[in-house]
Amino acid sequence: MPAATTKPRSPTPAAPRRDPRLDAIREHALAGRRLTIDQGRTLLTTPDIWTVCEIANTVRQRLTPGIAYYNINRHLNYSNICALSCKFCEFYRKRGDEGAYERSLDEIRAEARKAFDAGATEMHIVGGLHPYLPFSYYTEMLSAIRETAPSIHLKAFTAVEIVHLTKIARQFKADDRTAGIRWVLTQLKDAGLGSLPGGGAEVFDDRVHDEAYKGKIRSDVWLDVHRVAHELGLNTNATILYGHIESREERLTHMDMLRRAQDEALTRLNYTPDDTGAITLTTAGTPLPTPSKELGAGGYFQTIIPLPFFPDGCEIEHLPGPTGLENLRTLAVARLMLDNFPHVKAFWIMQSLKMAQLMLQCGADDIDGTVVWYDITKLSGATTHQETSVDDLRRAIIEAGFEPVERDTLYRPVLRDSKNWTIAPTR
Ligand code: V47
Repeated sequence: MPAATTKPRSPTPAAPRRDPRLDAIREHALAGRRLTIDQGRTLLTTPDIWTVCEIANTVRQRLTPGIAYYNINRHLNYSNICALSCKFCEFYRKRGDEGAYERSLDEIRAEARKAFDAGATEMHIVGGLHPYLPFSYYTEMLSAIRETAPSIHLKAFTAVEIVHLTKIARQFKADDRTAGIRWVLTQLKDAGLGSLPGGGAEVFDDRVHDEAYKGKIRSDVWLDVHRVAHELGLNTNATILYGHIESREERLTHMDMLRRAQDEALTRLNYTPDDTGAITLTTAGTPLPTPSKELGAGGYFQTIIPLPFFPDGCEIEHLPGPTGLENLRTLAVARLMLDNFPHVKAFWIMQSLKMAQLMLQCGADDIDGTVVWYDITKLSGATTHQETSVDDLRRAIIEAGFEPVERDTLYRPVLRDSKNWTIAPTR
């Protein structure tokens, strides 16, 4: 096995002293100018981690002043059977393995009914790359949920699944891969798809790809899927799965590639790039992209979700995974480097609610939702049942100093009375 997969990275000790290099970075960021890779390197390595967090919080307060978001959601994994065998993944099974499953449409309808009864506004639907289910299974799944619970937004299928579906539907064209992607996304959108989640991005680097998730799509294809989704008016999210065999430099490259892709998306939405082609939402007075009343009338990245590597049960479980401070730092740096992403999510299921609360003060403005069933990673001691209450989410947010705002998937405030919910008029 190559050295990079076996050797844990040496930690950067945090130190109480101030790092004067961060003054210039603060000034640069608050002027709404794009941070350079060099500045990102300083942020990722300085011992003065609390100043990094403070700058990230100042920028976050400029973007989303005074509030933090949560939602009422459910996750649905339709199958854990996967043609791939990524080294960081504990979720996948091969057909016939103990614990392998695929959900029937009746089971999926029942989950949609439960989500609806619980007042959920979103279902987050992903699975493995199932080798045999026909394309009709996926469109019928979305239609079945839409019929059962028409008000629920369907955030479904990572870019990796979308490319897999181009093959299942026999629409894959090696000489024009976006044609198949566009075909699949259009069919899914017609069946009820509302947006794409951010999973499957991992780290945009060929070395890391070949060592840890060979066989999965590479960064260019992941970005193609999101670009086509944006062109079709769908909003999407993005992730970075860090703390395994990647270097800090590779994390920065990933962030840089994402912000360039968002520059393109925002240019399509009539934002004006500066002379370097950059669009920063952190310039004072720049409006955030407006979530539309109509589904399919968006077309940009909404949120970056830094995902800490969970070693338990996967092929590279000898690696220790990131520490708490590394988690805080990575999230803060994501806030600062991704100056054109309106939101940063501290996904409590993977960060823990306690860490997510701290992250609200270090750049995050969203802690995700009530969730209930989550099968991809488990915090120590957790089972697939990972649920929290609205009261706990709100308490964590209030204690962190923010007003809790329930949002829908597109970051529109949700208004509730005892029985129903509606979307607040667009700001
Ligand atoms: O795609 C898999 C990652 C992702 C491990 O878009 C792992 O709102 C850490 O993408 N350790 C799924 N990570 C989660 C995801 C997500 C979660 C919440 C909200 C949204 C959103 C997206 O989890 C996978 C993969 O990148 N993953 N195994 C692991 N051992």
